[in-house]
Order: sequence, then C-alpha cells, then structure tokens
Amino acid sequence: MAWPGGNLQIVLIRPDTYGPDTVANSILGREVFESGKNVTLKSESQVKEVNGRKVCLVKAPVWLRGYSLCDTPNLVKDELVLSVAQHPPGPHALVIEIEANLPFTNLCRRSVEQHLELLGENVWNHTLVLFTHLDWQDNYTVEQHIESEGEALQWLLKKCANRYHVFNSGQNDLQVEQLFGKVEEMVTGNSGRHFEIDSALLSRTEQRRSEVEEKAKERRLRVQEGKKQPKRQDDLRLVMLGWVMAGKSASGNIILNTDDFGKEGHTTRSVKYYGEVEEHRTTIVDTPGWWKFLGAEFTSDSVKAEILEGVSMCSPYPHAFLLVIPADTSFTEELKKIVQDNMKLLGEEVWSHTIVVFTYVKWLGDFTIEDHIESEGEALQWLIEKCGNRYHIFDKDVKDLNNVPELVRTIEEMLSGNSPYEGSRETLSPVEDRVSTVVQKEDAPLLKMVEVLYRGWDWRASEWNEIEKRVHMASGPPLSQGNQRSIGSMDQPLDCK
Ligand SMILES: Nc1nc2c(ncn2[C@@H]2O[C@H](COP(=O)(O)OP(=O)(O)O)[C@@H](O)[C@H]2O)c(=O)[nH]1
Ligand SMILES: [Mg+2]
Repeated sequence: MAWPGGNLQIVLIRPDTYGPDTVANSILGREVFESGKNVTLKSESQVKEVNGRKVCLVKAPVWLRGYSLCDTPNLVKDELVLSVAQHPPGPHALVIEIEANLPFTNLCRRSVEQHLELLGENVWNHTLVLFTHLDWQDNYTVEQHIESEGEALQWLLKKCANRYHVFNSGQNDLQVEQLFGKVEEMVTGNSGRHFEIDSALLSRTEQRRSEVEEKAKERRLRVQEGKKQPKRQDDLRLVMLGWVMAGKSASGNIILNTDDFGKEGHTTRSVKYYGEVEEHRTTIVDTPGWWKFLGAEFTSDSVKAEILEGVSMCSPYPHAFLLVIPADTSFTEELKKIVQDNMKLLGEEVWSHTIVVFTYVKWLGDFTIEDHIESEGEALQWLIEKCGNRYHIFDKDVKDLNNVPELVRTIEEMLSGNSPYEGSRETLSPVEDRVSTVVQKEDAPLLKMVEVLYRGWDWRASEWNEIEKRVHMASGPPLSQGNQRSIGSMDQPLDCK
C-alpha cells in the first residue's frame, strides 16, 4: 500500500437529514458530485487528486437518520456492504458525518450502530466521526457539543477511539488536510491495514444482488407480457388507501395535477375532488390512513367508517383502489399483516381492483422499483402478486417520474375482464355492522392509547418544525426547492413502535 502521501480511499457514511450534502465535494475540493441532486440509495464514487494525493471517495448509500435497521430497505443494506468493497483492497477510513445542529439521540446511536455493524464488528477500528454544522450557534465548540449531547454521542466517539474532526463551512484546504492527517494516524494505529470486508459476507451479498437483478428483469418482462388491451372508460373513480403519511394525498394531487388534497393537514375525513385526466372525467377520493405499525385492531371506528364512506362517494362503485406504499423504507411481514388486515374491511374482492402505488421512488436513484420489490422479499412480493402484479411509481418531488397516462392505462387494463367492485354494496349496509368495534367506548385503556398517539403526532410535527428551523439557521436562507434534501416517508410520523 502506498502510504502516506499515496492513494487514499475514504467511504463517507451519512445518516440522511434535511441539509444539503456538501462534505463529499469539500473533501475533493471541487464540485465532482452533482450538488442538489436527489439523494439516493445507490453509492457513488469519484477519484480526484487532492493536495498531491490520489483520493478515492465513496459515498455510501443513505439511510434515514435515527431509524432502525429493520426500517431500512434491503437494497440499502446490501449496497452498504458493496460500497465498501467497491474499490479493492478497501477503504483506509470510514468517515461518519454527524450534523451538530441536530440532536443525536439514543435512537440515532442505535441506528448508526446497527447499520455500521452490518459491515462487521471490526469496522470501528477504521471509523472516524466528522462533525459539520457546528456554526449553527455562535462560539460553539465541538467539545461543548460532545459534552452537551450526552451519552449517545459519547458512546459513538468511544467506539471510534475518540477520533473526530470538524468541518466548518467556508474553510477548506487546511481542514481537509487535517482530516487526511487523522486518517493517516488511524491507519498507522491499525499497522497500515485498510478495512476489509469479510469475504464470505461480500460474496453472499454479491450473489444476492445478482439474483435480485435477474429476478427484477424477469418481473419487468412479466409485467410487459401480462399487458392486456385496455378497456376504455370515460370516467374514472379512484379511492386512495394506505397508512398515515404514505403519500395518499400527494399521489391524489399528482393524478389530478392539483394541490387540493391534504391542504387542510392530516386527512381525517374522506374527501373527493374531480378533474380531467387524460380525457377521463376523474373522481378521486382520499381517505384517512391507518397506523403504519399498529395492528388493524387499532384502526379507529371513525377511520374505518370514513374509508367505507369514501367507497360510497364513488357511487355506484370505484373503478380502482390505489394502495400507496412508500419505497424508501422496508416492507416487513409485520407491515404485510397490518395492510392485509386493514384491507379486510373492503372484502377479499378489493384485491382484484387494487394497484400498488409506490411513493418516494426518487430515493431509488438508479435502482428500479423491481429491484426494490425483489430485494425486499416475500412480504412485498406477496402484496404485488395479490394485486395481480399491478404497480406504479410516483414521487411528488420529481415531475418526470410521474407518468399519469401509464397509470390510467394500468387501470384500464385492470378493468378489461374485471367485473365491477361490488364489495361496497355489501359493506355499506349498515355501516355500524361492518365497522369493527374493537375500540369500544368503554375500553378506556385503548381509547387512551389512541389519544396518546394523536398527541404524539402533534409533538413529532412540532419537533420537526424545530429541526427545520435549526437547519435554516445553520444554512442561511431557507432551503430552496433545488437544494432541499427531501424528507423520507418515515421522518414525520410518530414512531409507533
Ligand atoms: N419526497 C417525497 N415526499 C412525499 C412523497 N409523497 C408524499 N410525500 C410527503 O410525505 C408527507 C405525507 O404525504 P401525504 O400525501 O400527506 O400522506 P398521506 O397521509 O398518506 O396522505 C408529506 O409531507 C408529503 O409532501 C413522495 O413521493 N416524495
Ligand atoms: Mg392525507
């Protein structure tokens, strides 16, 4: 290995947040990674000469800050492993970026620990913490920050043998050179060894990745071959379904090209809007969602009644149900059961009238939705098969991704050879009989729990506002659409687990 002053390989690891991503470009001394580009689950690397060294910088895939490994899609987990093995013999250092303007809670600690340990326990000997955004408060030092953040951050620093560095905005060459110096010291401490991923782990991951790619190709082919002649329909009546914050209102807005849905905040009643979509008079009913992580028995009577009301608002029957599922997080067996149980309200027949609409797909970057479906495993595949292999992709932030004509075609294909959905007639008479009464008025503990959830919701929203304010303070003017790092589907809701 040529060291020091020779080649240097660094993997930059960044639990995702709202702020713009500037560190990679700062290290390489120029705009080599396109700034403002959508954050993705795919790793990227660049090699540049910096201060006389050839530096290979790998940006590992992001995961949502503070969320557990089980919420991270399998694609990301595998990509993390593959990113450190991208350039043999392996990185000299893994640098974890920690934004000092955001609280580093115990959840953040767990999250960093779980994700890094995917790479093997030995990873900590090669890891260094890089603090950014310390200037969000005047005269704030890194020592003050470490002291004030408490145990979680101190745990992380201990794991990294107290190796850390600070990047201040507006300074460059010197702080980059100092970072390289600290990496050099660490490598010396490791007897000159770089980090090497376990070869069995790597080959398992590579094998899984190539199987996923193969199966994804097959699925795309199956979708193509399964295409039917669409049944032309002058008017379309659609019902949005899914858990809270999945992107139901946002998807309704994409289809109708409006911002009417969700403007009154959290959707608590079913609402209906009309529009002209691809020469179809289109009615969309947006419904309140169920809880993502709580069993269907916790879906309140009022939410169930509103979903049923939403179906009746599409009288005489809806043509399609759009089941909205975010693509930036995992889809576990637990979620499958919750979705399945909530859908029971609409009868088994609902499945033959349902299309899965994936939101947040820009996170996939160069991966395809089929890569995600195949890597997530049986639960998601079950859902897709249950919907006759019908799925569609949306992202409210990327206009080019939103192919509404294709969705209309998928709906019309589904309608050909499909008899009208009849569940509504059955389900709606009378509502009271159909709506499960799991949360009885006299069941005080359960009612209390639901109340706590709603209060938790408000609290999370205000916490998020606070974080956003701090990010704005640290990064100057409010984030514009161009450089805004979009929030993930799990960033706002209450962590119901
Ligand atoms: N970046 C991004 N944000 C989205 C997407 N879909 C929804 N959101 C955001 O996620 C949050 C919840 O979306 P919303 O449509 O209100 O969820 P609903 O509760 O299912 O109706 C809102 O802040 C949306 O702006 C998406 O595809 N990409
Ligand atoms: Mg909504």
